[in-house]
Amino acid sequence: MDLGKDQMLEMYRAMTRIRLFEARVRDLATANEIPGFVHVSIGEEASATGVCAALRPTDRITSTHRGHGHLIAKGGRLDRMMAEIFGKRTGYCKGKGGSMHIVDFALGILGANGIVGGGLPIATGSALAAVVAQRDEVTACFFGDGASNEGTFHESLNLAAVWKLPVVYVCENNGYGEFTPMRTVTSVTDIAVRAQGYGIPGHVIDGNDVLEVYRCASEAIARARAGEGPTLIECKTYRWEGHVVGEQAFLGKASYRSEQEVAEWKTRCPLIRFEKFAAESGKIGVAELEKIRVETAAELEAAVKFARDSPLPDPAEVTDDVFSG
Ligand SMILES: Cc1ncc(C[n+]2csc(CCOP(=O)(O)OP(=O)(O)O)c2C)c(N)n1
Ligand SMILES: [Mg+2]
Repeated sequence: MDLGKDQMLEMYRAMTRIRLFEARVRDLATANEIPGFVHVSIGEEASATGVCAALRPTDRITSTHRGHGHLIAKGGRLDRMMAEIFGKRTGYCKGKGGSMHIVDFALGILGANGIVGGGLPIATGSALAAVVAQRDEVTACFFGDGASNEGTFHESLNLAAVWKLPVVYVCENNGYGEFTPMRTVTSVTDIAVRAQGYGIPGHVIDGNDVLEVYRCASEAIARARAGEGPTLIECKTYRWEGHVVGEQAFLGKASYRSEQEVAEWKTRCPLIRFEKFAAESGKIGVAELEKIRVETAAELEAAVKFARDSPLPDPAEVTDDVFSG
């Protein structure tokens, strides 16, 4: 792996953008300033960042209901994302999609997706399209541990393996599907072993270590680009926040995970981990990281202002760009 200093700083910038953006979205949703359900990926920034850093701008991704991090890591603009989440006309989908449907084809972002497992066949089709059109493009497909129990996961891996499609399947295993612990509904401990059933490589990695994610994704992407077919990467990670912002309204007093478990995972924060690595490497100064945090905070403030100041969609356009009903 040949990672330059600038590239490492860009990874830190991506993780910082995700962290600050999502903390703000969480707070705005809690204050009822934005409509609809929002799912944040705080604590999981390294998997989105490490994979997208290894992709080219022309490569593509599919995402999930917990998609802000993937979209930001692939280059999504904070202002247009925030406007979309606010339901404003200046948003990525003119305010009609919201948090779970943000798309930017120009950046290779084929969409967040409210349907669990929905991104898997889209990514597989995207990879097939690249082969048919002879475009040198790889598609990375993000999905959760819960999604790996959907039929789409198995159908997609099988077809991609048979046709040696240029796709990398990235399972972000955060141990839960909504309020259900993975171990109670999943036949294996490591999702990656399922790759064997389709004759493709499967890797279990520390999903909170952005450099490890980058290394593993780079190899899988190179393999895909060389026509050798798909890889399954399982990133072990954890979401610090609830499944959905405001989940207490559903749960009441019930809880599905211990405070101790959450606290333990917080000690494995992907950003702090990178900051420690930066200090130990001696190549990246504390001031350089601080500069990125300050710049990102300013970018975020501007994004929130942009979203607040933007107009709502015109009611006359309510059926424009709507493909089903
Ligand atoms: C097909 C489908 N089934 C169920 C749901 C309801 N649902 C939304 S998120 C979720 C859990 C998904 O878990 P996982 O794939 O592990 O992703 P995570 O939320 O942990 O990131 C479920 C069951 C849905 N949106 N779509
Ligand atoms: Mg999960």
